[in-house]
Amino acid sequence: MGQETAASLDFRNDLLSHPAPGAGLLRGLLAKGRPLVMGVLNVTPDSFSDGGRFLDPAAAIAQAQRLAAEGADILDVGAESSRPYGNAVAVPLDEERARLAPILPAVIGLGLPVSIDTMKAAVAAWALDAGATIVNDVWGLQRDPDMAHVLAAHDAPVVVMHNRDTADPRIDIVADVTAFFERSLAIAAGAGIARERIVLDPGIGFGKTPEQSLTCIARLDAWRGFGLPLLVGASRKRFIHSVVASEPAERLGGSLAAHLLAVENGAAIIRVHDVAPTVQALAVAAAIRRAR
Ligand code: HH2
Repeated sequence: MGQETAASLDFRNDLLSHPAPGAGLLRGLLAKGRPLVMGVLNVTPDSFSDGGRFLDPAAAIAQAQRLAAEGADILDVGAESSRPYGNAVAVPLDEERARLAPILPAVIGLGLPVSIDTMKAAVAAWALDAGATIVNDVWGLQRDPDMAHVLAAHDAPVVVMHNRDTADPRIDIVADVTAFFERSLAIAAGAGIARERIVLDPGIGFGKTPEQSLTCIARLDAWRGFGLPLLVGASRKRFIHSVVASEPAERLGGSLAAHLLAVENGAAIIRVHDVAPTVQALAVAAAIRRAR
């Protein structure tokens, strides 16, 4: 875990020579045969746990280097806080691109697949043209009507995340997420996006009560039937505070527990801020499993 093998380096070199490898990229990553770690880089002033820390381009590039050195398999770069906990400040297109432009080439140059965390089709298209290879859409193709077409045109893999404008404690969250995924998959099919390019994510903390976020991790296997890789992003999220009162920076223990159980329940990719401790936790969990 986290250690480079000749095979994985060859694989990354191969990725570099194929900037838009579509389904092959995802298949190649998943073929590593272990859960993948997606490291989070927020180039934002207002992200819920690290807003402002990496807005400066030099700090952002240094953080990307750190995430890569710590063993991230994918770098997820976002320049607009998706604000799982409200107070959304919409970032204009030009501003989002202006935050990304000084850092994206250097981040892509690290040689890991780069995913662009954006709700805007225009930002996704621009980042894919610049060499990003995956799009992470926290509205699962259901917010920007051009997103599915951009993905189809670029042959890029996409993370389809469940979201809701507001949480409703009365709903069956598993059924709601399932219906959302079905809508997203229909949109994807209509645009000509191959199913093998899609990753599903229940969107921990997005339009959910803390209890519903816990349910989504506990019941992750409910979505295995789609036959698609599942991603979970529980890192530092507020549902951890609902179990043990804590500030975002104090939620590493809860994040590790959530991600280990998510992997146990079928997650193929986990999205984290703290790559090194996560890589270590996954490696130890895998060693214990092998010792059975
Ligand atoms: N969570 C956040 C942002 N993007 N993307 C996916 N696919 N899944 C997630 O769970 C997810 C996501 C929120 O975390 P962060 O990026 O740290 O915060 P912010 O959106 O405030 O920048």
